[in-house]
Amino acid sequence: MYVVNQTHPYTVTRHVCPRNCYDACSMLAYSRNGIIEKVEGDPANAYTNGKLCSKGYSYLGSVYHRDRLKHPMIQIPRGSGNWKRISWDEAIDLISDKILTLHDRTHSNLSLCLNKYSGNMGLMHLTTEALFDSIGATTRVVGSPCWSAGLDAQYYDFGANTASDPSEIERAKCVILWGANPAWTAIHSLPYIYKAQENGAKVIVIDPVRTITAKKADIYIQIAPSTDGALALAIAKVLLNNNLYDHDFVTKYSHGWPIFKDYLESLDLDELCTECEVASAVVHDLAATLAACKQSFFWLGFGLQRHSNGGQNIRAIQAIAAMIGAIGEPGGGVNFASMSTWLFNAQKRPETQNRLIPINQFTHALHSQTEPPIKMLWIACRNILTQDPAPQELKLELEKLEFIVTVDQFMTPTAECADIVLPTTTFFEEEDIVTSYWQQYISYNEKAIENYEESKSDFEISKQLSQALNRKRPGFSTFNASSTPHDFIENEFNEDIYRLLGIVHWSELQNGSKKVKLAAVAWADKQFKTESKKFEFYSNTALADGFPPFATFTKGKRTSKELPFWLLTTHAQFGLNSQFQNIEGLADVDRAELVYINPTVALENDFTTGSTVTIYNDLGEIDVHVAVSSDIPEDVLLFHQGWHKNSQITINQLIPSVSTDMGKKTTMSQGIAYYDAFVAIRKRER
Ligand SMILES: Nc1nc2c(c(=O)[nH]1)N[C@H]1C(S)=C(S)[C@@H](COP(=O)(O)OP(=O)(O)OC[C@H]3O[C@@H](n4cnc5c(=O)[nH]c(N)nc54)[C@H](O)[C@@H]3O)O[C@H]1N2
Ligand SMILES: Nc1nc2c(c(=O)[nH]1)N[C@H]1C(S)=C(S)[C@@H](COP(=O)(O)OP(=O)(O)OC[C@H]3O[C@@H](n4cnc5c(=O)[nH]c(N)nc54)[C@H](O)[C@@H]3O)O[C@H]1N2
Ligand code: SF4
Ligand SMILES: [Mo]
Repeated sequence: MYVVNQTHPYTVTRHVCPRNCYDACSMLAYSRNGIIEKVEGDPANAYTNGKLCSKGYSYLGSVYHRDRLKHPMIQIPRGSGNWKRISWDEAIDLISDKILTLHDRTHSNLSLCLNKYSGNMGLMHLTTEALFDSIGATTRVVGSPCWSAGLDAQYYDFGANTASDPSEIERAKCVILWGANPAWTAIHSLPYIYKAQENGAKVIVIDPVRTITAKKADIYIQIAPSTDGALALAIAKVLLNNNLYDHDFVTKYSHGWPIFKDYLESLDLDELCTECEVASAVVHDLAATLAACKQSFFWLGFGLQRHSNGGQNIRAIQAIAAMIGAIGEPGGGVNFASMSTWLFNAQKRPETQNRLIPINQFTHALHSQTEPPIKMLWIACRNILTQDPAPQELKLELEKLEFIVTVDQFMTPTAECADIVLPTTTFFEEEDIVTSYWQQYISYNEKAIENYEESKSDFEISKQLSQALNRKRPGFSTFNASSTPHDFIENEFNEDIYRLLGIVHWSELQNGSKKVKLAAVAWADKQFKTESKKFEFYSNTALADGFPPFATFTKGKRTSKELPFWLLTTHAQFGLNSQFQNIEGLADVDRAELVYINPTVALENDFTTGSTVTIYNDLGEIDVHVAVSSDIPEDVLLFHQGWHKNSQITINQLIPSVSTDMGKKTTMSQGIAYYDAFVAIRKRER
């Protein structure tokens, strides 16, 4: 913490935006008299480059939001809306009593379940998991709604997940943004894309929706949803037919090429083109462009793999990157996400003792687990009743539980279903360490201001609960209740991270974020981590896991006569999942509550921008306003996911719980195929 000179009497503190965002921006906060007056991007971090996104600049709106939870509250009876303020001691007393009562009843802690994910990605927030670990085996929700299928696809082909430094994009001759929308979800990578474009690189976007990212591209391919495997295999076939592939890479660095080659020969190009709705001439052009350009930077988005065949589709795209020899090339390669900096002890600890519930089966698990049944739920960093599939079904299951605790900053729809709500701090009120899953900095976040009202950090809550448990039942929790954030951080660092950062102690990060000393180009040495040590067109591991051993074309789900539209619920510009969409200013410009419809469909149905329509399927129906847009294909409706506080629309009520093909290998659960949702539409009945 330091004070800018006398004429500028602000205290300046360093922070990191801890949202589940590609960018993990380094920030500076300017405070006076204990109040933050301004935030800005840290110019010392080359990736953040002194800038934030609109959400980042709006942080004071959430820190000082009038709706922030101020003190613990109890709701009697649950769901009634009859909330009463209680003290922390009372809240923790009730919670610890319940844990101990359940323990006495079932002789284990398995009826206690933790559902925690994405609200704050900081290291200190893993103290919640640490508290649960400290009382023995509990029930845990595992897996990820973000990236599971793609991570497995990377594992099968490369043996591990890693990506190049995003600045490598600048060196690319061709940038392929495949099912990714960085203009909204990773804005700090845009300057690299523009720079590459200025240097003459071609930017290609492949997305069913003509996104803002697509509008910046040189070539835009409007692909049919969930058919990326067909397009990739079509390109692969043209590369093969015209002998446009990199024989050197394929021979020296890959495994299983002859089998994959035979498979490509057996495919019908016209069928593949029909499947993905991309003209054969366009496929030929794409293949020629890619073949001429080893320095092709493939950015595979998360959106692309949120389908039942998402993992297979990613493998097919990876196969073309290998065929053109892009892997390991400067400015080239496959980039899905990078976990190269996720080396903290808690992130590496194997999951051995707990009862695991895959994230995509949570609703089901709430009634199917019997030995013992789940009775108590702790929800932190999650708004499951807006973010999970079919939350109306989940809500019915939640109602049957005996006790629910939610830790949050706001009274979300999820918090409204709790017995006890515990108010928590924002990252300006706590210390933390934050890494990214894209750029290569690790940063320290300091405490700028006192805790808002009575709020406590997830760490402070863990400490208080462990103390109460041990007071009532000595030795029940091994969580160190007298530890400080520094103790926890100290224990999480290890030699691997210190080596990667080139520092001897984590406190050096207090002087500013540090970039890890990783090779800028992923797989530059072409030493892969697979069984064969090569890039695996053919993977025995995939086969053993019940998948085709190579990237076969796997048909995904399709629209039907009854449900003729895909409902794509992609990530919003002014929200971060369910967060920020309650912030004044942002909510006003956010057009996230609209359903975007193709003009032909609008004309046929007599809808115009502003019409109210009902979209529906077997799960339910929702009234929404129309925005007519030629960016949307005729068989797609686009609605941005999130929590739209003032409109009461919960779009996920129309999202069925469909699993992605892959995900178990690397995240212990298949992913959620959010974009395999289908609906019909009609004018709202009066
Ligand atoms: N502003 C903002 N930034 C965010 C987030 C946010 O909510 N808002 N969320 C963060 C999180 S948690 C995540 S996981 C990431 C997500 O980051 P992204 O993957 O960039 O975002 P998505 O919106 O999930 O999907 C990207 C694109 O995939 C397209 N898509 C859907 N289906 C298909 C398909 O079958 N094929 C192809 N080719 N494309 C398809 C969608 O139309 C969309 O434009 O962003 C992070 N950053
Ligand atoms: N239809 C549809 N649904 C989706 C998706 C989609 O593409 N389409 N994407 C999915 C994806 S990729 C993701 S990652 C999930 C995200 O969904 P969630 O995991 O639920 O994450 P968030 O909505 O970001 O935040 C959840 C809550 O965490 C709270 N929070 C913030 N900071 C803290 C903290 O320090 N401590 C505690 N205890 N709470 C805190 C916030 O106030 C918020 O209410 O949504 C998924 N849902
Ligand atoms: S949401 Fe993402 S881009 Fe915006 S400030 Fe946070 S990390 Fe940066
Ligand atoms: Mo995500």
